[in-house]
Amino acid sequence: AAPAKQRIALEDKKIVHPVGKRLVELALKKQSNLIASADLITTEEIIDFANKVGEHIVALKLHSDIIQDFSDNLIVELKKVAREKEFLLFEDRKFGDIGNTQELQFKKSIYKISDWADLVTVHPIGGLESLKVFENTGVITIVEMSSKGTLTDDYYFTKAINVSEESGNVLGAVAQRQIPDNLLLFTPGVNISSTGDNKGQQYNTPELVFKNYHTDFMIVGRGIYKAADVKTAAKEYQTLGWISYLQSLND
Ligand code: 6AU
Repeated sequence: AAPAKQRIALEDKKIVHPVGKRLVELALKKQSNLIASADLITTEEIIDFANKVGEHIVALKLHSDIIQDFSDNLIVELKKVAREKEFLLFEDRKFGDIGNTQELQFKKSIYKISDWADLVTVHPIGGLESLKVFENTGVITIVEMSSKGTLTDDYYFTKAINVSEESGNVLGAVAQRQIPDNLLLFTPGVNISSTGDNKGQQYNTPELVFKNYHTDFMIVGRGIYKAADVKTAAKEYQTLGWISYLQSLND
């Protein structure tokens, strides 16, 4: 769909959540709206990846529960790289349960997500009160998915956005379309050399997601971590993403 109105620049977005503010600050400082998804399954690969792409990203997104040798040491090491290279740690847990269970998963699992994650993803399907348990961690709701045949239709999207706007914990949402300006928009399903995989994922280019969706942050997984040279790939996505963002301000 064509954009309904001119997009708001990152610095003009009225984001109140401290983690959201920090993310915007990092984006402007590093001239990057790239979040790298490190969907890797060993500590060694993740640390190596973080060191290589760190200077080009604003956040490193993890799926902790796919890491075969997950330990507190991985987090200690990642925090070091994150501090040095200035990026946030983002756990893509996609919580989706009642508040009490989400609280246990967030605080008590072996991943101890509450101890280190700056950002977490949550399906707002449990309703407003279930989001309270994330305290000061920045919540990003999944209001629409990138995969073919997703059940997140217009009706769900509208209700999920309402919950996100009402909750003080939510700084943004994951979607494949424009969302209200008071939330940051995060868009996965971005790849410059593929249109999809054979498991339902659908890809768009950075140009399209910044221009048509007014995305604030693009999330790139295989486009970077599967590249022969991940550092060069991260730099390429960073540059293309930032140029596309700047161009979308003038549309
Ligand atoms: O670039 P890819 O396809 O290799 O990886 C995309 C990453 C994966 C997905 O779990 C995630 O983005 N993702 C999400 C997120 C970020 O929540 C939502 C969605 O709708 N689609 C999607 O791919 O780590």
